[in-house]
Amino acid sequence: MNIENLTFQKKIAINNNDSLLIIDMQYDFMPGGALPVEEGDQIIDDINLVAEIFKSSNGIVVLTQDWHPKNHKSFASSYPGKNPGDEFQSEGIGPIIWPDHCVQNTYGSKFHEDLKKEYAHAIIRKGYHPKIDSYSGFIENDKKSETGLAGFLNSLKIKRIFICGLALDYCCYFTAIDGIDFGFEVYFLVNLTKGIDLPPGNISNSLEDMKNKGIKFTIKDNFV
Ligand code: VGL
Ligand code: ZN
Repeated sequence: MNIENLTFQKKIAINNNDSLLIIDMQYDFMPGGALPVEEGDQIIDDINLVAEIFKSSNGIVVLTQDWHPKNHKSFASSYPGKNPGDEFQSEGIGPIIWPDHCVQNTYGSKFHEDLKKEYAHAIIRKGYHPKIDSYSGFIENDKKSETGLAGFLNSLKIKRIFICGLALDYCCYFTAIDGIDFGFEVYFLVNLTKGIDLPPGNISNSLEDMKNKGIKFTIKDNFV
């Protein structure tokens, strides 16, 4: 499944029941960072433009921040003989283990300076339990520990969520899938995200899963 094969929703008008979720726009996911996503910095200006549309249309903007303690169990460095990118599965961790990244209070855990953080109503941190990873902005990988995002959005009567940021096939994908399970109408902003594609083919599989789950796709140019 390629981005070219998707159909995009058109003429989307934002209102106060809509939320823009900007996922993990932190230095460690930018080129030169610890877990770099290719061209991850090239979506910042357009994300800012869309955040501006949400702000001026009374939508709610939320940032997520990957926020791991040192020696987190999602880091390959926690396992002798393992390397970043290795496949690894245990409760709350996997299917891949990663280089050390987004360690709390380090430079790499900060939001990129060009991201207009002032538009955000809330920042949701995830991945802070030492033994559990969290790709989704809603619930950690144990599928039990909620971040509070669903409650926040529900209390503001949000119905539609629009997902952008990094990385397409990890944190954006899992946030989108869980968004459906938590009862939201989910839109995936395909030109405001970039993927890791590990293992190879993962981006394509993620797009296919999202389509099958009933997630809608659109691009930044389709807001009115
Ligand atoms: C992410 C891997 C590990 C992401 C976070 O933001 O997509 N990926 N931690
Ligand atoms: Zn992480």
